[in-house]
Amino acid sequence: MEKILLVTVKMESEKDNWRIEDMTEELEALAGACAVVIIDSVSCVCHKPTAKFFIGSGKAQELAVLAQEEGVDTVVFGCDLSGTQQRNLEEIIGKKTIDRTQLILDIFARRARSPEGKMQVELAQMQYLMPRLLGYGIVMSRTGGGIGTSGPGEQVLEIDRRRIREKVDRLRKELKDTSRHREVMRKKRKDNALSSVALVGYTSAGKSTLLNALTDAGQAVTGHLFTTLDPLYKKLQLPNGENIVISDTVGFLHNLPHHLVEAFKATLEELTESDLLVHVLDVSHPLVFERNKAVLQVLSEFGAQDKPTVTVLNKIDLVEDKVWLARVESEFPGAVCVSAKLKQNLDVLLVKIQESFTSRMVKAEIIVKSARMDLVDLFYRQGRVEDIQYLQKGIKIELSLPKVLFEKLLHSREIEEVKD
Ligand SMILES: Nc1nc2c(ncn2[C@@H]2O[C@H](COP(=O)(O)OP(=O)(O)OP(=O)(O)O)[C@@H](O)[C@H]2O)c(=O)[nH]1
Ligand SMILES: [Mg+2]
Repeated sequence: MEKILLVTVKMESEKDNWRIEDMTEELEALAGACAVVIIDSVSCVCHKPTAKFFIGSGKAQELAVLAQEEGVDTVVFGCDLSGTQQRNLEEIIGKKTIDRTQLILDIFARRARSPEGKMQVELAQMQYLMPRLLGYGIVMSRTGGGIGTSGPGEQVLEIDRRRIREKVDRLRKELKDTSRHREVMRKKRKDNALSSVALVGYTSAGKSTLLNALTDAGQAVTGHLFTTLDPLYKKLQLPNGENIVISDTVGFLHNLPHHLVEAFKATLEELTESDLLVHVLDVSHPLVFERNKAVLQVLSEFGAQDKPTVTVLNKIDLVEDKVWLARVESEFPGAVCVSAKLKQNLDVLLVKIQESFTSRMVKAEIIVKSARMDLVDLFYRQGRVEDIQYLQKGIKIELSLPKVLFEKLLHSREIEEVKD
């Protein structure tokens, strides 16, 4: 396995609440998601980034000595390096050097399963590499792509710039076609008038665990970051009998690489078009407020920051400090505390989701033609049937239905409303 040295860098000018320990912890978790051995993890605080090495040249020298002494294969910087900085560091250290973005891209390459996910990651990798190829002549012969062994990254290195450009264009086109296909599927769901809920949140907040607890999704869950990449849609029945669609997808991260956000735009945009967001927060994590901010930041990149949202404070089973819990709760009024793992309080969450939708349901008494058993079937699936009578003039039904569906059927005259 590849032996790596992690270097966390914090700039004094960065005025946020992320302490260097938090950044180190996250970098270690990211590296932990790859098949590597972390030999050592060091950190440094710098005044401001330098053009040559990002860090000061003295520090770069020190790292070179450390990397040699420890016999590591790769040095991973927890910041974003320019192509020049990366090359200079590689030269002085004498080891493969990668930055945070490349590390994240590698994890994504490892995790991508669906053809679309793979294309999205590949596109992001190509776009990341393209400006970096400029210094490398026609063929990139530099050792290895990212970290470990997987992903389309390695292939990239054998392809010259022109071919990369062609590939980027092709990937873009293919992704566009896929997204058109998804558009059709989305429209189909809309026509079915099923309300939709999207789980969003920081990576490892417990989105997939929650989906599994609510449905029989069988989504993979691990302690690693970015376990889920491909979106998954599942049907879920609310306590009032209404069926909705709930989806799970890629988690967010503080300073998510821009290329990645771009590449995953189609997927993320689709999520944010759902009727309701369920924002899952890991309340047991000391950085819950900062992570909340990071998620809102990504959401705002899609104009989804003001969508109706139910906030879920997950992993309450891990919180022993009641004062802390009270503090978080007071910052998120109306949030629901749950433990997805222990399936605690999920009924309260479902009611909360239902309440957000109730305003979207209508109660009515209607008549449909006797032959339209398909509609009756639809009402049972998507609404709540209170009373049904088979009469000569048709089927009379007292029910609650999603407003959108009700209006659509009234408009197409497939149903007739009975007014007293
Ligand atoms: N103790 C406890 N652990 C939980 C809870 N919910 C999730 N976890 C754990 O948190 C880790 C991450 O859970 P996931 O469901 O994979 O998180 P995710 O948000 O889907 O993560 P990504 O797919 O990586 O974005 C796993 O080890 C889960 O077992 C909970 O309520 N309590
Ligand atoms: Mg997941």
